[in-house]
Amino acid sequence: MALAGMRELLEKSLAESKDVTPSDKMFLHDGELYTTMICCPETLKILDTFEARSDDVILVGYPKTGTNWVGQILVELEAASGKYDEEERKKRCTGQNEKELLLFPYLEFGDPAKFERMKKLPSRRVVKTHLAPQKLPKSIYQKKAKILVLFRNPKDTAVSYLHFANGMKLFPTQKSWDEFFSDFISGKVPYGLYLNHIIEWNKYLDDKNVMFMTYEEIKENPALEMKRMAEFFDFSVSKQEIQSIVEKTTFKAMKDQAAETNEGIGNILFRKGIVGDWKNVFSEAQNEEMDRKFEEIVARTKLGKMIKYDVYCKG
Ligand code: PPS
Repeated sequence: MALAGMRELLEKSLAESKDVTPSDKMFLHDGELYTTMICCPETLKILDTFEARSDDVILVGYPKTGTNWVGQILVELEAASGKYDEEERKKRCTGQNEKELLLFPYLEFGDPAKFERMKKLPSRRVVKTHLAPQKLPKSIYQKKAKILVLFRNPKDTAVSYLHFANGMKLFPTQKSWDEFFSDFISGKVPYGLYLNHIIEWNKYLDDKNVMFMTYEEIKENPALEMKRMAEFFDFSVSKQEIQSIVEKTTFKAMKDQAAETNEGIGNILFRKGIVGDWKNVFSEAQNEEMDRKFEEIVARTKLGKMIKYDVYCKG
């Protein structure tokens, strides 16, 4: 689901959240924290009523791993592959269908009636979520819908998360980096401990319906990674179409596009878009703590190795 709808709905939530008392900004569901600004307990309770289709394009990524970016890439690939007329292509790429159905563009966001409304979306639907694998609706696995799982190095993810959380006023109070780091590393943030998501996904290494990719790989060679996405999801796209999507989805192009319609949220969603910003923020002690925790929990797993922690989180 494309980004335009996301911005409008976030803007609305931000405005409405002014009336929410600080203690009501977070809630617990099934052992995990969520933010009331975008999630509601009733929706999470009936998540399993979501009816996946076998041709759904599912994108899963912990918050701040680049899900808006890759979501837009997938929407563009789907539209190019669908060979729609210009009007339909535009509708799909700007999220017009979702906007008409008042759909928050992440599966677990918004009101519980959304799952009924989602039935009206034409195939192929691009569905984004920040949920961990064990929390995904069962029908996604039953229907064998293909899932792209996105990772980003945990240090940049943490820095990006803090800026988003403060910008969107997700927490009862604004957090300093030190306060946020200690919450992030102990999993006291919405969606819990990032490293646990990696461990859980490691159980799906042999599932041919699941593909893993990193933010850093896409940054390094977007055309190559888009080709991999297209092959995985069976999108039929030409080299030229991929090149055009590479250009449309650069950080600058997406930020400029967001600024055209909504300055405020655009600046929160598109902050820096770089690899290695953590070096400006982490203290020596925080580096050591994160390195230790990564080593303890994920470093020896296959996905832990795929993240290339030594390349992106050291030095
Ligand atoms: S959210 O709010 O949880 O859905 O955030 P998410 O979209 O997953 O991640 C936000 C970070 O992705 C960066 N971003 C991009 N990077 C590179 N290229 C493009 N086109 C792009 N679009 C978004 C965004 O700037 C956030 O990272 P930071 O480090 O904060 O800049």
